[in-house]
Amino acid sequence: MKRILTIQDISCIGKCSITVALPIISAAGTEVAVLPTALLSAHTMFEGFTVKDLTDQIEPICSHWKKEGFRFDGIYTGYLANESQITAVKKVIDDFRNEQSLIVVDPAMADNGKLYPGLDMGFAEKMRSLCAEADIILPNVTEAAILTGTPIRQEYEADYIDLLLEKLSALGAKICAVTGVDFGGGVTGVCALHCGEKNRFEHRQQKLACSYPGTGDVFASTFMGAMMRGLSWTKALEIAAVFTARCIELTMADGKDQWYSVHFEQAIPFLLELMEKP
Ligand code: PXL
Repeated sequence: MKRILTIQDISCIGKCSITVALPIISAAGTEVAVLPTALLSAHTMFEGFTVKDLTDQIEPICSHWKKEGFRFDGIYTGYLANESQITAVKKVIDDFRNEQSLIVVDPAMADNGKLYPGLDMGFAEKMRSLCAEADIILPNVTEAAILTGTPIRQEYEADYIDLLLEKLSALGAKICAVTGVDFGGGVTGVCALHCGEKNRFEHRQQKLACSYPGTGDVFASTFMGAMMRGLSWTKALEIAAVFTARCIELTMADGKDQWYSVHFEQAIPFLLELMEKP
């Protein structure tokens, strides 16, 4: 069985980060090891959340792992709480990857035109250096603009996304995928560029009326799970988009608890159908 490592926070309440990655990637059939970088009482969209920074635990945990000789088939990083964690995570990637390991960086730091509470432009600048280590990066439109120093726009034409992809490709990842692209006319989706092959991919689907925190984590976890099953990167992006939309639909149908993130649990059987379909 393949084993990946995910490096992100544990938010005790409000499904995101590790509490999303573990169930989704496990359901997809891959073992998930975790390196928690911070412990939050709830994710940062809740008022008054507490944070315990776990940066000082990274070194002792990793030195034990080194003695055991662990290596991972994939490493997936998500929300990180500060710049020093980015430095530490780059070292973890170098120490625990092998030549075939898939490195997925979700630069989870902003949405809807704004950085998450507690993060600043220094953090965003440093995140560029983590993106350089990745096989694939999965920013949303706001994150892509911040990473590339492009003015943030809520309304745009196709050439804005082309520009973001072109500038992202200069960061050094092999594949850049921008999520949550608004194509206009009630259509949303993902636009991606394979930087070496100059191969462009787009997936479009109906835009749903609600958005929830943590959907980027559902997307990235689904992508990682699909890649570990050996699916192509384009198929993995498509499945991640379709599954995330199904989770949003189920949450909308429930109509409450919108700060808790999406009801991915009910959609796990659908995820397996998507992954098993030829
Ligand atoms: O990627 C979403 C996320 C992850 N972790 C924490 C967050 C958020 C989004 O708000 O606050 C702690």
